[in-house]
Amino acid sequence: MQHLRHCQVLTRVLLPSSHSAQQLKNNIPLASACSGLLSLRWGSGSSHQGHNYYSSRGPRFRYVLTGLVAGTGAVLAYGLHHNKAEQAAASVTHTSSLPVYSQEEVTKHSSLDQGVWVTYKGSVYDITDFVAKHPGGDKILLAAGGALEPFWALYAIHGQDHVLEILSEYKVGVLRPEDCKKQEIANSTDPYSTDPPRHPALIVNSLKPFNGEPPPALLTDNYITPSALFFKRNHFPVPQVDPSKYRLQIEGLLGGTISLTLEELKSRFPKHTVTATLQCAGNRRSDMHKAKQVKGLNWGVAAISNATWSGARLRDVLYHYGFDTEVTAKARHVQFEGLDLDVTGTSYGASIPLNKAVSEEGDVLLAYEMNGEDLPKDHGYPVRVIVPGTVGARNVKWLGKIIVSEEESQSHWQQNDYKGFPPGTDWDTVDYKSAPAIQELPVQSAITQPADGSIVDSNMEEVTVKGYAWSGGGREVVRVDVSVDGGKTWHVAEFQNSEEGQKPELSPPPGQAWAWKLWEITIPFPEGAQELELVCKAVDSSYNSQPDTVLPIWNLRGVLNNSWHRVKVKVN
Ligand SMILES: Nc1nc2c(c(=O)[nH]1)N[C@H]1C(S)=C(S)[C@@H](COP(=O)(O)O)O[C@H]1N2
Ligand SMILES: [Mo]
Repeated sequence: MQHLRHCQVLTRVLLPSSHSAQQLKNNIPLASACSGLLSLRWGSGSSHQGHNYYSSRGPRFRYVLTGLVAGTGAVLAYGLHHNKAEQAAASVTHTSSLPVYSQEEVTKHSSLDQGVWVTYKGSVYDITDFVAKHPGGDKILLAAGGALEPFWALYAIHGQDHVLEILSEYKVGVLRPEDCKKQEIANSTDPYSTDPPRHPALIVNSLKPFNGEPPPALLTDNYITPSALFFKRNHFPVPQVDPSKYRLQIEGLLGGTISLTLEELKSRFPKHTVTATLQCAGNRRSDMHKAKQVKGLNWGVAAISNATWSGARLRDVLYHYGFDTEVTAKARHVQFEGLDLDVTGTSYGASIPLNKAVSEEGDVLLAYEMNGEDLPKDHGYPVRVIVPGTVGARNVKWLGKIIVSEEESQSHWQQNDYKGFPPGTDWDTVDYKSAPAIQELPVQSAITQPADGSIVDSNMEEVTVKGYAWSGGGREVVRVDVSVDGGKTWHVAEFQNSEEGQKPELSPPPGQAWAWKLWEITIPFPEGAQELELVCKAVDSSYNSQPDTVLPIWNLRGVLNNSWHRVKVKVN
């Protein structure tokens, strides 16, 4: 069984199968995927097919896999492959006894009938047998008859030694030198090479695609997070959008297809501004992971930020283009599609309930400005959806299409990911349909200062604690409780006053508290304390509060962690 799991991991990193794509969409770090500690099952049939694949491999392969399980064995196995993989890759430059094929010849082998050939670094591989055993099935055929590089480049985790080794077993020849040249030119574009530069202070969770959060101490320096420090969560390369060619399509139950230029969006509808906090469902995942392993980007407490957003109200646009009671009778959801694409050409997508989309109080924006400037590339230039009070995932960036529909978005991120499953559900038992898509988020708070593990001076006799608090669905945070003794005694924190030009909306209209509150409190040390366990919890306007521990809300994807945030500091 152990072996079986590893097999799935390895097959998944070889080619952009639906499963590998899925897995990557879900951001499982390759390191942990290959550590052998995880049970992996991302979709129907994968373990079954994984078994076929495994049983077809020889003893040496099994040895390598076993090596990956055992600690020291892993190093040994690595050494073994390393040479082999290097040979495989190096064979490009060596005169080989294998036949030389032209690109034309390779291209002929792009179906199961004709055989499935691919090229990688000048070598030709016949992977026909692999296709049938591949957990992801058909999608492997996207690379058929051509080069693997463009597919592997989309996720920077490919090209690892063990992947190359598996590939080398299928080698049948080498590519004509002149065709290699042509490929090199075509492949020289890294899909991430046009990603924008990022602020060096960001803590990078993943470089390609880019995912980063600001250091906690910087996060709460500003009520309005500077755009450069605003957390960034991308699933794919940042799409390059020419504003003059940009068109926003509106489809579905409104009837017909409406196509809007950026200028039309800006000039036809009143510009509306809201201050809204965005939080990723995976914020504070690292704390959940510490309690029990989960899969996903290892976010700290700063996958949350606050900005002012300006743009047209979605509601104004929909009503302008024919939204009426007749449509209301049928429609239930509004779907959004991004212009960013995965390897299969599928765009990022999500949907929100119709009520939220068209209600006057919902404040849903087709935003073209962030903090008073054009949206930065990372945040969805030229247009993104802002759904205040709703999980980050529904705030679709680089918006290409709006669909008014009876159905929810069928995207992976709406149907499988960004859902909360029970603590007892694991990857073998998860039924994606059993849980609703996350929309409004629960009440949240975290300590940003002092940092966990820091030392405070005993002469100070008191400690100043700072943090943020926010709740989903427009529920206002009404109180933040802070403890320095692990939750035995509590003190009420003060909400921070506005800085010049950064007015927090201290009393937003009921149900429209979209922005976080920053808080602060100075608390005396308990007598003789050597160590302090700082804890915070917030209460929102519906008197929802946060659970005290993480295990009862643990879930396999590590989303929705809003347990009391705990920070330990030493007194010296
Ligand atoms: N088109 C598109 N929209 C997207 C995403 C994406 O990868 N592509 N990521 C989503 C997720 S999961 C989050 S948390 C937010 C993050 O927005 P930010 O990068 O502006 O902080 O964008 C959402 N919208
Ligand atoms: Mo997210």
